[in-house]
Amino acid sequence: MSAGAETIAAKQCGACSSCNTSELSRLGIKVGGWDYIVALAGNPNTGKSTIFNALTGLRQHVGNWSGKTVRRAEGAFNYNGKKFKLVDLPGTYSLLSTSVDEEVARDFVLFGQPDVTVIVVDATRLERNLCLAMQVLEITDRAVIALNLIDEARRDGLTIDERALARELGVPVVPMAARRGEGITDLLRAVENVAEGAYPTRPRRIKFADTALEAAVDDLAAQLVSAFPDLHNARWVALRLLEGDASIIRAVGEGTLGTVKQPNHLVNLVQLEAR
Ligand SMILES: Nc1nc2c(ncn2[C@@H]2O[C@H](COP(=O)(O)OP(=O)(O)OP(=O)(O)O)[C@@H](O)[C@H]2O)c(=O)[nH]1
Ligand SMILES: [Mg+2]
Repeated sequence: MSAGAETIAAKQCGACSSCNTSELSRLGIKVGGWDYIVALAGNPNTGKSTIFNALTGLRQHVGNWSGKTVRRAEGAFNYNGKKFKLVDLPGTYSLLSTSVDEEVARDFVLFGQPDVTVIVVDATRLERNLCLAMQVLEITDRAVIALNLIDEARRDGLTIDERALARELGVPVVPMAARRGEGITDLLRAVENVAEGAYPTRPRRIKFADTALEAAVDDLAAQLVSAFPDLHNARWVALRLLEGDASIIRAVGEGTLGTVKQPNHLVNLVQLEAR
């Protein structure tokens, strides 16, 4: 069942100085003792599991219909001497979602404390995909946009200015065609840079014009932190409470706010057949 450590040389274009001779080692399900946790989030069917498989050497099921991944799956890889635990999440359109698999994704992004969140977006449906991306950028400073399915976008005659997008969003944007391995090395480099703080991200955030709302959010966030001292993203939770988000209200009432359910390892072992 173990994937074993498979080592592949990272692809080099040879034409730019930023290419290095680093190697990726796929570690399969050997996730213990990581340096960084990386989450793969994004809308359904954007290629998250395809990227997960390319980096870990595992075989998380990929399928051409939405909602394929219903639980989170974990694997690992080594890059540049650092060990990364990689978490593949179910697709979700919003962090405000309430379906069970969408809650799995939301809870991990919010409370799993990933060191880097890779937001996988469909380059052919950028506007729709940026909705979730903007929500994730509200709650974390450390994110990378994987601009996947760039091959499909090219075929549709779409050109995306990824540098302008990175400037606007304040995080690295990596064009990818994950199914054929294109962009994997650039993604690894971006993830490493963000994890280590070498790429100073400045995520685009929505500013409140209403000072009364700002004060209410601050007040509620302070109360949340005193009730749940380990809580990250207290401002986001406060906003959801003010909106009347039923699942967040329930979690506060039950005292389970900020906890992330452990994955079902049995399911993982069945799904993650080693290559
Ligand atoms: N053309 C093209 N197809 C891709 C690319 N990446 C993934 N796919 C295909 O897109 C489909 C969905 O891929 P998955 O990796 O299952 O997507 P996912 O985001 O994990 O999907 P959910 O788990 O349902 O959210 C599969 O048929 C993949 O082969 C890509 O870069 N280009
Ligand atoms: Mg998937």
